[in-house]
Amino acid sequence: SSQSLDLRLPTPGCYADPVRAGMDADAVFDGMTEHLFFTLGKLATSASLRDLYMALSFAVRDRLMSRYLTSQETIRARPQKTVAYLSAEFLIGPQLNNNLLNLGIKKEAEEALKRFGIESLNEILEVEEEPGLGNGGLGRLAACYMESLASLQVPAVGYGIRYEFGIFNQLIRDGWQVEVTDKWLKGGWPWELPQPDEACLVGFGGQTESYTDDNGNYRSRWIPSEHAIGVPHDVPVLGYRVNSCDRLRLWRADATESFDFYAFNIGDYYGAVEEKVASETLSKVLYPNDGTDEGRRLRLKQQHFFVSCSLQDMLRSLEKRSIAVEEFPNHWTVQLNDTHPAIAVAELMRLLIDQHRLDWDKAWEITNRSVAYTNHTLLPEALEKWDLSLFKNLLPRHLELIYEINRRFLQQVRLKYPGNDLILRKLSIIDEEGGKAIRMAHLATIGAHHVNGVAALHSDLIKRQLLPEFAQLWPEKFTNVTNGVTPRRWVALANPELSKLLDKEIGPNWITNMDLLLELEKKENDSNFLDLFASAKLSGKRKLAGYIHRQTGVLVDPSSLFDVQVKRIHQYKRQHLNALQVIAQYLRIKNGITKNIAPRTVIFGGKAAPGYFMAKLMIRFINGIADVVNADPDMDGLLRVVFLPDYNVKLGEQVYPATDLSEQISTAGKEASGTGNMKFAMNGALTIGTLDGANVEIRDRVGAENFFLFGKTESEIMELRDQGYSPNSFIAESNELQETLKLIEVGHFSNGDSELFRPIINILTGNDPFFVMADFDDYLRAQDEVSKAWKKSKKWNRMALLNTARSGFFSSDRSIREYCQSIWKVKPLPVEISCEK
Ligand code: T68
Repeated sequence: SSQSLDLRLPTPGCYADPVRAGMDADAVFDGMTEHLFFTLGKLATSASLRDLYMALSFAVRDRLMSRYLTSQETIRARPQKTVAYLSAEFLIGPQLNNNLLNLGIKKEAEEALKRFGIESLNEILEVEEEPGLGNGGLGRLAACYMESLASLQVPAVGYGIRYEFGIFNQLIRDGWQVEVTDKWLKGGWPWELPQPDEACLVGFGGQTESYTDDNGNYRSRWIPSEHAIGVPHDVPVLGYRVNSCDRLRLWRADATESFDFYAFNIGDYYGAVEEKVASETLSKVLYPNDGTDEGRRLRLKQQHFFVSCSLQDMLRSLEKRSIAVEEFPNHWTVQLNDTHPAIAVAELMRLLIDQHRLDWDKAWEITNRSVAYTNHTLLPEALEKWDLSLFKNLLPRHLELIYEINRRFLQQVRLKYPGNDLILRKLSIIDEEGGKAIRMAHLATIGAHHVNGVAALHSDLIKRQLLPEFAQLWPEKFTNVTNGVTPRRWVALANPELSKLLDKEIGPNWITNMDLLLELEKKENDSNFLDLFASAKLSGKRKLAGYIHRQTGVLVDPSSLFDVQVKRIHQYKRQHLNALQVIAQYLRIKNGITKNIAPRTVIFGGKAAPGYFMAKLMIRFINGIADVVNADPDMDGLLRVVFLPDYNVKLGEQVYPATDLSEQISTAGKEASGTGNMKFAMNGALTIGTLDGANVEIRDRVGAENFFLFGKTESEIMELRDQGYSPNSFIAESNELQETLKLIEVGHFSNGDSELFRPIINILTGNDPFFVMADFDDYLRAQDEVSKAWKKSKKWNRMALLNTARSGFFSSDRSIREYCQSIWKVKPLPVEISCEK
């Protein structure tokens, strides 16, 4: 029905579309002209590129409004369960191109732009600044999932925070990372719709009081000492060529007016303004994932702020439709994207008990039936804990509720393990070791009906290592949903050359059914096709080479092997292992051992958390190596090293299609899944990687012969650690490793400064927590395999093709279908746009 609608036709008389926005080039041109004139106050003759970007964006936004409003109206009229995806981060990337693609009016927009003298849509897309409302993989996953939900026509709302400043912009100065404030909202952002009438009030601090209610029941009430107002800013999330348009609802914190009025009366105008400024800092800035203890209190405030607004919003939606609060689990399924929104367990209990007057058991049943939790990390330092005194000071009523949740839960544990105090201490929400703290992963696990990891290996390790006692208690609660990425952004938009080839070869349906890519297997020995596949890659590499030259001044050869590691900089991701390998190759070339060398361009990109010293030093280290390598004529035609500044979604779109070799080299057991690994494979890059996260499943699917495996397995790493790992025993056995370390120590990559990279040497030769030394030799061996394979270009191209052909499993459409079936129990709700004649 809705599938058969030709969405590119004008939609006259459609519901809620008073401007009857047509989809042809004339209509897009007229829309742009009107927005230039009326919205932007500009004449077409004096419009800048940015003006044209804004005008086109508004014109496109107009054209998805009918779908957006009809989608909301459909769920109102035909109530069914809706997904509430709660995430502190949504790294959505640029919006214009994605909306043009999903609406199906890219050609029409290009035609309209020509009439403004713009020859290429890219000129306009270049202008768009992306909202950096996330740190990395976790935030980007949330964005891919929202896009797949809409494309699968599943009713969903993504709830999060509208940070005024997102992730910082990264500059490289003298090889060091410099952070610059991300002012993504300057000049206005055309994709959001503020809804001040739907604002919510959130309390903080103060104390609780006990009292007896009218029925003689003992109750508690919270009297907060401050409040903030959450104003929703909605971003439409349009599905691919369907009418379904979901939304992101991002909350901005405003000051409450009552304080202002009071201050005006007593004459303390400036005091009132200060109070306002203080409460508006709540949604001011996104916090980095590896920060120190900086801003911890504000971070907890942010979490409670957006979670409370979101839950109030869900409850209000029931009230508006006269649905009883007891029905909550039939209308909302609440997914916690890591523990950042885990306070939802306590907040939903509070809203149900204190405001909706439900008794404990009913409230708990509703909470538990509604909430599910996704874990994204096993790293102990990344598991969220809140200092008890901080928590009590900010959320006293929630602490009471958590104590009661814990008390009842521990009763259950006592029944199952009578007399076992050790297990009680292990399972308790309250960590009693050292200063008391709330373990958010425990709160989430107890409150949720399902707990999932993000790749098969990771989900298994959750059960075996992270929460074994919980997994024993509730085996059926624990499950896996391997991550996925949206093929719309990561293939169709990012890689137009490959997309054209796929369309021609297998038809356009791969975009929504990635399993169709398997048909490409037939072409594995077709030299003609392999050449076409390789030339699509070459075109991506040429574009990236141009970008690299403009940004860094380094000239790279598009015919060399593009060897890429882009991701946040972290010791467990081991960018330093890659850097050491580059030095080893440099030494071989210097020593004239070039027989087994393939010409390579080694590209790094990624941000380091501002407070993470070792990560920042790793960036400096890579740039030190790049300076020496790129200045040495002996390296010409053989080796180039590039650090791409300011890696973000937009740059990722240039990088994935241009990559031959994908570096996925984390210590086994440390990377929960990875999602960049999937984007590379879809775009026909081969992976060099460890058996970590989703690498395991990528290798299983693309075939071991099309994947460069190296390194210790997770169990071998554990064994090494238990035996008392000593990196020096590995160093002693490897001459190349000794020479590599020596060259760093003498200051060869730091202009003779033998101190600069000392901390890196010390950590690698000290306790080497991420087993870099243990994996070095095997990594070098695998890199030699890569060089050998690169020299047989037809074989390489076949391996690359098979990676694309067999990557369909890693579409986020598959992941979302799994969540819908096994965790959320939600069905699609097709949206019909009925046009009057
Ligand atoms: C990532 N986690 C995992 N965390 O590291 C990655 N953390 O393996 C996985 O593929 C991805 O999640 C999606 O599942 C993160 O990106 C954060 O960014 C983060 C942010 C704030 C606090 C802690």
